[in-house]
Amino acid sequence: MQVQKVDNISYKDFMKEFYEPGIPLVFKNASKVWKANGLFSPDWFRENFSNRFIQKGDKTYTMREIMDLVETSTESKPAPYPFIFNIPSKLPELLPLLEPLNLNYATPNWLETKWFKKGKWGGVTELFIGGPGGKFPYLHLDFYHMNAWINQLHGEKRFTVFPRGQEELLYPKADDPWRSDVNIFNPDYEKFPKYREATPIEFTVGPGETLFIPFGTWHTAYSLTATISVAFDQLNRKNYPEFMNDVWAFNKRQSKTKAVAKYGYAWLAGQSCKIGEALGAYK
Ligand SMILES: O=C(O)CCC(=O)C(=O)O
Ligand SMILES: [Fe+2]
Repeated sequence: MQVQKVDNISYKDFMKEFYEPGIPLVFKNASKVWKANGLFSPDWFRENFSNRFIQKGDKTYTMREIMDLVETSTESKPAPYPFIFNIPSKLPELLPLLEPLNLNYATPNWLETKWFKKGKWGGVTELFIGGPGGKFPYLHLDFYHMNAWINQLHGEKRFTVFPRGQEELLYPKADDPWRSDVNIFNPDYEKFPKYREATPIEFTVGPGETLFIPFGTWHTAYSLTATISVAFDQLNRKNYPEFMNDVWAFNKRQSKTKAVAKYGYAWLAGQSCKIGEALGAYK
């Protein structure tokens, strides 16, 4: 299996051929509708937001420091990865450059409704910055079974995804089943013999391209150059049942009362979104 790259697919064909069956896809130019496309670069961020900062581990990094780090990063001495800015809270000025957020493909998206905006379900639009040799720390499934949309706006990243149904070969952690124990960049076959049978699919996503990762797809990423991307999540009728299972499972770890409250809210919000959709409110 390979991940296809497509140009100008219609919304209807995307839904039928990729979204519904849950097949990953790279859009060659879906993000051309964003002003951010062609604009975002290390220099642009240095010029406009050099003093914005984030916390990573126990350190604070400014945008200027981050851009310097990723531009001097090498495969043998990589900069930390990923640097992540929560866009609505740390860089709200970017939001108008990312419209329509759904690219006219990632719709319906219940995370854009008032019902789910308030919840803490993942689903925040994030800016990812990395440099050559930067590895996403683990092979994983996204929390809450969200569909992920990763928009590469500068530089190139290599992604690895696995066809659905290979869980058993990927050794999900017992206490964190959304993460794999296997270091796929240097697999220990003695410890994880079944991983030999897994069939990783590798491909590169370049500037202007958008990767759609359907929920339930194991994935990870490797930055090949200085990279800037914008990631957002999608929730709707298709992944809602799995989303609800996660809402229950995550919250029950903390307390049953909390799980009941969160599940109740998510159930009500889901029903409202279904009704909104039937009334044609979110298209
Ligand atoms: O580094 C990347 O672009 C992958 C990010 C990712 O998979 C995630 O944040 O869940
Ligand atoms: Fe992910």
